[in-house]
Amino acid sequence: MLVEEQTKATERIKWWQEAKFGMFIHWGLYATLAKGEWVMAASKIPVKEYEQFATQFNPKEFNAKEWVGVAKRAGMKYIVITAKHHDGFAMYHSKVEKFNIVDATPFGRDPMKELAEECQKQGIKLCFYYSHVIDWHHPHSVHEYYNNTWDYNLEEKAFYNYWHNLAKPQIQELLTQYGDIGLLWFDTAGGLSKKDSKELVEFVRSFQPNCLINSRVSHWPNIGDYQSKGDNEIPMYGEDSGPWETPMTLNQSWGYSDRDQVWKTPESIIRKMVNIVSKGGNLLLNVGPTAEGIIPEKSVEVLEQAGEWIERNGEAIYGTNASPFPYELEWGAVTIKPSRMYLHVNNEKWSDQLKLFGLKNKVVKAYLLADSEKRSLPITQSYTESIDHHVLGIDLPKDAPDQYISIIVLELEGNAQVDDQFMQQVSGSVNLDLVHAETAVEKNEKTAKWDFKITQPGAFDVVLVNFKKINTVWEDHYHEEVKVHIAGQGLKTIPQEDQLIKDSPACQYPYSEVHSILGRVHLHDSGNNSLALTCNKIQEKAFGTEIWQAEAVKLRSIKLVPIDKK
Ligand code: H79
Repeated sequence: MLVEEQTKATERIKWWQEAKFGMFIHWGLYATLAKGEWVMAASKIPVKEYEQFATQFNPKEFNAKEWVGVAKRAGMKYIVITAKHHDGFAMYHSKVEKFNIVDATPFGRDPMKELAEECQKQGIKLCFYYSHVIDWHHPHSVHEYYNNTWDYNLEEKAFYNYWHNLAKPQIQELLTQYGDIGLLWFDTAGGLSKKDSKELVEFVRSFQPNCLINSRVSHWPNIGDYQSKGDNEIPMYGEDSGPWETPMTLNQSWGYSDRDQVWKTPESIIRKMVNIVSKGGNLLLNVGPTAEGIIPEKSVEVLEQAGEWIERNGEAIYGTNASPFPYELEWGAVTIKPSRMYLHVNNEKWSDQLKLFGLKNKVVKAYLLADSEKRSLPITQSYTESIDHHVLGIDLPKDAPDQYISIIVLELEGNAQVDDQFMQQVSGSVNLDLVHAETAVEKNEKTAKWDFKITQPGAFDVVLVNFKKINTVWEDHYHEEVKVHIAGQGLKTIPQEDQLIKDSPACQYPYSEVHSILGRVHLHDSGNNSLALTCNKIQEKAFGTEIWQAEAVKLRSIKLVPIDKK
């Protein structure tokens, strides 16, 4: 990219990177069936029959002011709503296709127009989701996999008929009828050519140069402004250096489903958001309103409760930068601002003293974000030159001051500077993530290597951590020996499924975390160490795989767990 273009790109995404939290809204004709947004394809409903649902679609309860109010109370800064999903039904007044909410329903209002006005009033950015490749209503849309094969013959399709006569004109309408649009959220670009996706980006920019575009505009590589992670996927530290966003469901569906009552709690929303923000990402959290135009009560309840926490702790969320530590911390997460560090401590890890390794700055003052008087907490800072090791200790009051996660503010001398080596954590564990390894392939052997620092020597169990898709048979994936070399000691074993962690915060449905204990090693000295792992499951550097396309078993990391502290 040219320097000038790069500067423009950095400028236009600034608001979004500061925003951190957005509302996704999946709302369409499918709401009338209350079985999610894929119902047309799942039940192979013929176009003529599906069109009939429009004659009964009358979301009289729709109230733009209320919806925008829910987003505001949740602490969300932008709204991305489905202007058209895969069913091809436009949720706005389209002049190029009658299959839209104004022309085809008794409702006759344009909810996008009402939302645009309300968002303007309440100071929140309106953004549109547009299914640019999949369209089950149009006879000529062509996707790599997901086509309407129950009405149309794939061989008779002429893609550019769809592309030039429907997709592009509708995108133009969305960019010209509703004022400034924060971003366009494209999805499922499978099969779209590089040339067509590039032209689409130019096309969007020609109407609104500042409108952001997500990465799903093209199949690969990312030619958008930011990386959309897989649905519900939270990446590991350092997987993505550029701007990124996790689209997430509040239950297990996007479009309204009357069967789905598996709701995330406010606590889990807060934790996931903090985790995402500490890794430099945004959270786009979904609601699926009903055919009457109501955001399900349970969604509103969870969002409002989460919003109360965010309102109290917004200083440590909005406009912050990612944690400078290249690994996850055991007690929570970190965000930073100039001369400031925020420690997001999970309440169950709250204790008399919190320890942080590797912060090089002098801490001028530490206090609780919840304390309006900003009273100083007692701190100690020490440095061990022989192993170049910084330790900060903060004495904490007996009770955690907030719900779920309580935040400590550190005022620093200068901007945060940390030791970016991997090191043993306060508990004595060492976590080595695959994304940070030096990997090599030689003579059909794949090897990953890490350097790290030991501060508390001793005996350790070596544990291999994998994410495993539900219903996957472990033995189908590990039948070769895995080798580990560390401090002159070697281990060689076929990993077993020793421990299955179903509700691991590190991964989401459809994955669970599996631990395999490979053996025991002894580390006698403090200081620098290295570990080499040989295993056929070692992957090239992370590549933006969508979660449903990823392999059944993913090797994520290797851990050293001190045996006396387990
Ligand atoms: O809009 C939401 C989904 O409808 C959309 N992306 C999010 C944001 C999406 N479109 N395609 N896909 C996701 C991937 C396809 C997933 C599938 Fe399935 C798995 C198709 C068939 C199996 C899930 C289960 C969807 C239908 C059945």
